[in-house]
Amino acid sequence: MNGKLIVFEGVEGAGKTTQLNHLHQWLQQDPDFQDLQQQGLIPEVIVTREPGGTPLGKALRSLLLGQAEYGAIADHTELLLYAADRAQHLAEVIRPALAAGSWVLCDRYVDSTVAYQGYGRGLSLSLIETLNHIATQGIASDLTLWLKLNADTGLTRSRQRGTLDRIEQATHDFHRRVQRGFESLAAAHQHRIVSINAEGSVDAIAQHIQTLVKRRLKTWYGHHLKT
Ligand code: Z5A
Repeated sequence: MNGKLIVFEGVEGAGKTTQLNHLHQWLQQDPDFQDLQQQGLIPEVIVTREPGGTPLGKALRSLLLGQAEYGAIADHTELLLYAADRAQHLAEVIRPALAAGSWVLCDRYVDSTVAYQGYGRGLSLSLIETLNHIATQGIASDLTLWLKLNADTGLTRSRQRGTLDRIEQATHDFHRRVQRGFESLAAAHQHRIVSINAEGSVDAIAQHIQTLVKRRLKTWYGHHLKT
């Protein structure tokens, strides 16, 4: 694939959406990135998320995160719905964008399933790996920014924002297990997953991410850059 897939991960309220939007805006002003776009090497920057990055995915998202309209969702049902959302997202959005050379900035991806359904719900990690592989057809992120924030702090931030969705309402223990999942993933995939301290100010975190991405730009496209 010619394009790049950059994923934001972390517990609720870690600041993923905030930082993804900051990075998107910064790319539109960065001279190196602009230069690559003008050369036609990066046609577009796509901003998307899981669940809900396609029209079908939006319907799945409202089933997954909506209130208990259909009663409790069994753990394996939940896992399969996230896998279905991802398979559609890959086919309709991510794979075509990467094939065209575009960048995809994605709010959550496969590591969320490992952390939430694997560590959080206790489902089989090897089953999750198989489903992730089927859904992604082996497309891994080029860079995953794990916004590392204490799970309780993240939940407090989400609570201040208003009503909680179905998963946000899970127990604190569940969210701490999810956090342990992200910690294990980051330790196991140190090249792909970069840990970002998400306790600081929005601006300080954004600057840290820009420095990292700037460095990756040089690694990925160095011979095309003027500077
Ligand atoms: N899920 C799953 O279980 N399995 C899967 O495979 C996938 C997902 C793909 C997605 O919901 C849910 O699906 C999620 C996991 C599960 N669980 N839940 N709930 P979502 O996309 O709606 O929720 P989220 O990903 O957790 O997003 P969020 O709660 O909106 O968090 P965020 O994007 O990380 O944070 P934010 O929106 O940027 O910021 C949250 C608040 O904090 C907001 O008021 C900000 O202004 C504030 N904020 C942000 N940064 C800071 C800093 N640095 N300091 C202080 N305050 C800040």
